[in-house]
Amino acid sequence: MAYETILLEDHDSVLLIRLNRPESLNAINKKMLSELCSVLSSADKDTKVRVVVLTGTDKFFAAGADIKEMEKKDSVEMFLEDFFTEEHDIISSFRKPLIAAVSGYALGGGCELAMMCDIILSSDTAKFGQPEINLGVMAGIGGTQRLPRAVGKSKAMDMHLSGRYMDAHEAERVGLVSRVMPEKELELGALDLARKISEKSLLTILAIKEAIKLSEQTNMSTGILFERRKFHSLFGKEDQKEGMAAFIEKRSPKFMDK
Ligand code: DAK
Repeated sequence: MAYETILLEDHDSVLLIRLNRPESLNAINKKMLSELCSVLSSADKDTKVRVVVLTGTDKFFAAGADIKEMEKKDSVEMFLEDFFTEEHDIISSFRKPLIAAVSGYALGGGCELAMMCDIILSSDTAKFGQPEINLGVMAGIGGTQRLPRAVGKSKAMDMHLSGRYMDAHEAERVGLVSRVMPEKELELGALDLARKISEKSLLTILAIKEAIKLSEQTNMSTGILFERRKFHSLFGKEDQKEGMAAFIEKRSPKFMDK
């Protein structure tokens, strides 16, 4: 199926989604979010897809929500349309690993979209920012909640209140991104990581993602209990037997997602 605002690339067990509105530096409009959500909803059910990579171009991941689409809206319209709520929930409840490969601008909603992903890989030219304050508004799709959890309160306040950008190296130093790569190597690096993850047991992948996501919502003892129960439950799966047998027999495991 052809989409208007995104491009899809099938890399066997890895699906690459490329944001594709170059005329506006990939500004995120309703159409883009709805297409993205429709693809993610299908990918969650598609047994062939194990990991998704979300990317843009070398120069821009996404320069924010589409200002031209929002400019004329009033607060009643925003509230009644419940702008972006459903889309936020679909993206943030995607069950399989979602890797953002960010190069160039990731601003406003673009930075928030990257932070909704599980891992952010960054090129050395990436710039992260929440500059909504310059438009007389504030972040609205998770930026005031996810950024402080990722980089701490002081840096999050600094970025949201001044609108300044954070470069890739600062982002790696403070833990917003997991790795920085040269611009030309980012996409291959992201696909390589996605492929490595996709070779593991899907049952384990999903359990790990669920447990780490819960850590953002719950207290330590509840999280640790959840983790332990998940760990116990994996011993009822064939993939645990296979993984441990393969280690002892000095061979690579063949996981069957069973
Ligand atoms: N929206 C619409 N168009 C954009 C855009 C954006 N966010 N960013 C860039 N463009 C367009 C420009 O208007 C320009 O279009 P033309 O003039 O050629 O028609 C084209 O992309 C190229 O941009 P520039 O000429 O500005 O390119 P430069 O290289 O000079 O500058 C820049 C690049 C990224 C520094 C600059 O474009 C820029 O500052 N862009 C805006 C960045 C920004 O403020 N982002 C935050 C947007 S507000 C909500 C939840 C979330 C949100 C809203 C609501 N709800 C729950 C209700 C999120 C809000 C945001 O993200």
